[in-house]
Amino acid sequence: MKTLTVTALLCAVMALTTAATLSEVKDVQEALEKPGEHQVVERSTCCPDGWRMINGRCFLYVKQLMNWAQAERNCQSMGANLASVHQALEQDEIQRMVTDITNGHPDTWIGGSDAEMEGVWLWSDGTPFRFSYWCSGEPNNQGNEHCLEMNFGDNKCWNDKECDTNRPSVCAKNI
Ligand SMILES: [Ca+2]
Ligand SMILES: [Ca+2]
Repeated sequence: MKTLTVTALLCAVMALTTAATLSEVKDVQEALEKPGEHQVVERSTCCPDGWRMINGRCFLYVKQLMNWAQAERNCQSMGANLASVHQALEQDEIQRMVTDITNGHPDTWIGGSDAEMEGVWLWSDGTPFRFSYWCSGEPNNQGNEHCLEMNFGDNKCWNDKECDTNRPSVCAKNI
């Protein structure tokens, strides 16, 4: 918690760079220079403008409609991948971000795909596919579906979908 608090302070100060007083800058410098307990902070910076920090990574909602491959390439152009999701907290927070921005629950691409081998789901960022939030009866590969959309159906859960469908998307990258 201490690390999170210091990170939040650091981000707040950086966001107010033009308004920050010298003493505020000095406080942050002192925090960074303390050995040991602030090691994580020393490696951290803030998420870029428009990106939201969730569980230590930066996420971006992309409203432009693209098929899954285009969406992944678009994320890559920003040093990111389509979002991988590893726990319920991340699922909830990504969903909240999309709703905050859209005032709705649009079907949205994230980084799961079973295009390499049917039924073997992988994340495009290379992380292990362990957590899932499939809707009941999904993934069903109905009509050749190899890409993962979130916010599907009444329960706003995950569905496998044809990859050439145009959707908004969520990118994610490490700090
Ligand atoms: Ca499939
Ligand atoms: Ca499906």
